[in-house]
Amino acid sequence: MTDSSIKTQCPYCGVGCGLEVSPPAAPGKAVNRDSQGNPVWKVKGDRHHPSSQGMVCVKGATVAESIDRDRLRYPMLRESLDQPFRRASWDEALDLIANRLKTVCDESGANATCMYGSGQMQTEEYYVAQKLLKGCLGTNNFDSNSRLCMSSAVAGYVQSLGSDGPPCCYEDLDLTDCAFIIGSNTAECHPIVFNRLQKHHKRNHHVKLIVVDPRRTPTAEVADLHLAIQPGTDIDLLNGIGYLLLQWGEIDRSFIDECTSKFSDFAEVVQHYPPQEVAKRCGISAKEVELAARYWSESKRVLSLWSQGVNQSSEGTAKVCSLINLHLLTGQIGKPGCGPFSLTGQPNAMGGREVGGLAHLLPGYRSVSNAQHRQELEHLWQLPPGQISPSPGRTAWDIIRGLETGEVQFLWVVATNPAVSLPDLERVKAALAKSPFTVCQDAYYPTETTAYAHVLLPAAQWGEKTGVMTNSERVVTLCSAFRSPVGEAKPDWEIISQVARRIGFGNKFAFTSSAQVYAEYVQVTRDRPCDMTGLSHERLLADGPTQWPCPDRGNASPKRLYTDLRFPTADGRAKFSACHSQGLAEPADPEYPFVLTTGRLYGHWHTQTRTGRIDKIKQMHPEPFMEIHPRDARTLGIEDNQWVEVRSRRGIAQFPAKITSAIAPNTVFVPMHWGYLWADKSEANALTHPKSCPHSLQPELKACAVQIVPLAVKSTDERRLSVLQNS
Ligand SMILES: Nc1nc2c(c(=O)[nH]1)N[C@H]1C(S)=C(S)[C@@H](COP(=O)(O)OP(=O)(O)OC[C@H]3O[C@@H](n4cnc5c(=O)[nH]c(N)nc54)[C@H](O)[C@@H]3O)O[C@H]1N2
Ligand SMILES: Nc1nc2c(c(=O)[nH]1)N[C@H]1C(S)=C(S)[C@@H](COP(=O)(O)OP(=O)(O)OC[C@H]3O[C@@H](n4cnc5c(=O)[nH]c(N)nc54)[C@H](O)[C@@H]3O)O[C@H]1N2
Ligand code: SF4
Ligand SMILES: [Mo]
Repeated sequence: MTDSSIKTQCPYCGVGCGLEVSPPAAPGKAVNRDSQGNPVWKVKGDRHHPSSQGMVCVKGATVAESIDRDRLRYPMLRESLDQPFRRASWDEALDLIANRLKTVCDESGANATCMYGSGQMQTEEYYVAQKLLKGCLGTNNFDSNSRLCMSSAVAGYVQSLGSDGPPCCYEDLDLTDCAFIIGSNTAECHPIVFNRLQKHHKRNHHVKLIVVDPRRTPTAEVADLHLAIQPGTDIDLLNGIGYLLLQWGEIDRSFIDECTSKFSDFAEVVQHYPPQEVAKRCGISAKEVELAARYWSESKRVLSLWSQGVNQSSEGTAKVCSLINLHLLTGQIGKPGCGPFSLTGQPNAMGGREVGGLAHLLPGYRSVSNAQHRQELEHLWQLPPGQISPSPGRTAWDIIRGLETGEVQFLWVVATNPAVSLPDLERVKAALAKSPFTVCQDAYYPTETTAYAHVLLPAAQWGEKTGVMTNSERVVTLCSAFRSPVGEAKPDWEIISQVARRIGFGNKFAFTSSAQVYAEYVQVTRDRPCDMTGLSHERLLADGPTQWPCPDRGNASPKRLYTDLRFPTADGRAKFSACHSQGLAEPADPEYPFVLTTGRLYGHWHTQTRTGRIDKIKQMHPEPFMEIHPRDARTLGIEDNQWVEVRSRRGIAQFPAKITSAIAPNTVFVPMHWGYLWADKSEANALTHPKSCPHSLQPELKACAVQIVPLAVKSTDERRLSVLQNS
C-alpha cells in the first residue's frame, strides 16, 4: 500500500496509456468514495508516458472504481458442478490442484493438462506459466485468448517479415501522409491512438484517412474515404489496390529487387483482381477502389492500422500478408510514418507474444517446432535435452475439443472468461460442463466461467500486484502495486509458482518477487529480436517506460524495426505472399440470409467483469442491441427498438433492433459484451462458429450466417416483463 502517487499502465487496451494513480485522500482532505462507500484511488493520465502523453479514455479514467466490487476473496472448492462452493484455505486448494495435476500427468500424460491464459496476464505471470507447462511438465498446452485476438497478426508478420513484432511506433501517427485503417474501429477500441492520428489529420490537409469496415463506425465517420465492404472481402480489395498500383507503375522497383522475394507470384495473383470485378465482390464502386489506390500511390508514407476485422477471419493470416504485400510493393516499411501496424487488443498481448504465450511458441520469440529454440530453452531452464515437446499444444478451440473427447482432464483458466468469449457457446458450455477438473483463477465472482469450475482461486488484479506489460509499440511499462490485494487474493505469478513448488519444481520456482521472475525472463530474450536484457524492474522504475529491443550491451533501441531494410528471414528479404480471396467460412445463403458481425463499444471492456460495475459506463451502454440497415428492416417489417431473434445454425440470441444506415445492407452487428450474467439471451457467441484460419488457427468471430425473426415485444420494458413472467 502506498500513500503517494505511482505510475503505471492502463490495464485495458493495447494502446497502453500511462496512468498516474493517487490515494483516495490527500493529507487532511476528504476520502474519495464510490457509490457503495469504497475508497477510490484517483486516476489521471501520466503526462510523461511516451505512448500516451497524458491522454486517457473513459475506461482508463474509471478503472479504479471497479476494484472493490464483487471480488473473489478466498479460494473455493467443490467436488462437482452441481454442488455449492465451500470456502477453503490456500493450502487445501493448492494441494488439491498440485495432486490432481500430478495424478493426471502420471496416469494420462502431461498432454492431458491445459492452461488457458490471457493477454491480460503480466509478463512475469506468462513466464512462470510457460516454464511450468512447456518446460517442467513437457506439454505445450498453454494457449491464451490471444488465439482469438492477435494470432493472425503474429502468423502474418512471421510469414511475410520472418518474425513477429509490429515494426512501427506511435510517432508514425504524427508523420504519415495516409492512414489506411482496415478492420479496426480505432476511435472506440484504441481511442488514444485515434486521438493522436485525428489531430495530425486535422492539422495537415494533405493527410488522407481511409477506413475499410462494413460499418460506418465513429472511426469511419471522419475518414476521407470509407470503403464499406461486405464482410470477408478484404483480400479482394487489397489485391485490387495491388492490381492498380502495378498497372500504374506506382511501385518501388529497387526495394522489390533488393529487399523482397516471390514478387512474381504476387504479381500473377493480383492480375485476377481488376477494379470492376473487385468492386462487385466488395459491394462498393470501382471509383472507390481506384481512389484508395490513388491515395496509396500519391502518399509518400502510408501507415496501415488493423485489428480484428482482419485477424478474426478464416483467412486472417492471408489478409495480414495481403496488406503487408502492399507495403512491400511500395517500399512503405522501415521508415518514419509508414508500415504495417497491427493494433494490439489487450494490455499485455504483446508481452504474451514475447514470452511465447501461444501453444506453438516459446519465450523470446521462439517456436516449439524449432529444435535449436527448444535446446536453448532446455539449457537456460536446466532441463534434460528433449524435455520440451516439438509438437504445438492445443489451441483454445482444441482445448474445448479435448474436453469433448475426454483427452483433456485438467483445465486451468487464468484471466479470461471463455464461457462468454469463445465461439459457439452452447458447445463450449457443454464441453466445460464435462470437464473432470477445472480451475478458474479470476479476480471477480461470479463470472460466467466460474459456473463451470471445481476450484476458484482469487487473483490479485491490476493495482494490487507489481509486474510488467508491453503495449502495441513495444513500450514496456512497470505496473506497480498501489494497494494490497482484497481478501486473500494473490498475484497470478505467485499462485502458479506455488503449485509448481508443490509438484516438485521448487528449485526452478524459488521466486520471492515478480522482480526476480522478470530478471530471469529477460535473460531468455538475449540475442533474440525482442532482446530486453537491459531491462529490470529497477531500471523501469528509475527510467520509466522503455521500448524494446533493449539489450544490456550494444546499441540503444531503434524506434522502428527493419530500418536497415534487412528482415529476419533466411535470405534477409521480406516475402510477398500470393493469396487469393476465399471469402467467408459460412457465407449467407437463402436459409440464413444475413452476415452477422460482432465487436466492441467504446465504454465496455469485453465480458464486463470490470466495466459492467462502473456506473458511468453502464449509463453509456445500458443494453445490447443489433444494428440493421433500414432497407433490411423494412423488408422484414422491423421497427426501431423492436426485439428480434437472431438464429444461426448453432444457437439463438435476442436483441432490440437499432435501425441505422451505418451498417452495410445484408449485414447485422451485435456487441460482444453481454454474457448471460448481464443480459438474458443476448450472447453474440451463441451464434458464431469456430471455423478458423488454417495458419493462425484464429476463429472467424467476425462473421457467421444468420436469420432474423421479429418478435412481438416492441420495447425493452415489455420484454423485461415477459422474461420475468417466464422465469
Ligand atoms: N472499448 C473497448 N476497446 C477495446 C476492447 C474492448 O473490449 N472495448 N478490447 C480490446 C481488444 S482485446 C481488441 S482485440 C481490440 C479490437 O479492436 P477492433 O478490432 O477495432 O474492434 P472490433 O469492434 O472487434 O472490430 C473492429 C471492426 O471490424 C469490422 N469488421 C467486421 N468484419 C470485417 C471484415 O470482414 N473486414 C473488415 N475490414 N472489417 C470488418 C467491424 O465492423 C468492426 O467495426 O480492441 C481493444 N480495445
Ligand atoms: N463474438 C466475439 N467474440 C470475441 C471477440 C469478438 O470480437 N467477437 N473478441 C475476442 C477477443 S479479441 C478477445 S481478446 C477475447 C476477450 O475475452 P475474455 O478474455 O474472455 O474477456 P475478459 O472480460 O477480458 O476476461 C478477462 C477475465 O480476467 C479477469 N481478470 C482481470 N484481471 C485479472 C488478473 O489480474 N488476474 C486474473 N487471474 N484474472 C483477472 C476478469 O475478471 C475477467 O473475468 O474475446 C474474444 N471473443
Ligand atoms: S486508450 Fe486503452 S490504454 Fe488508453 S486509457 Fe483507454 S483503454 Fe486505457
Ligand atoms: Mo482481443
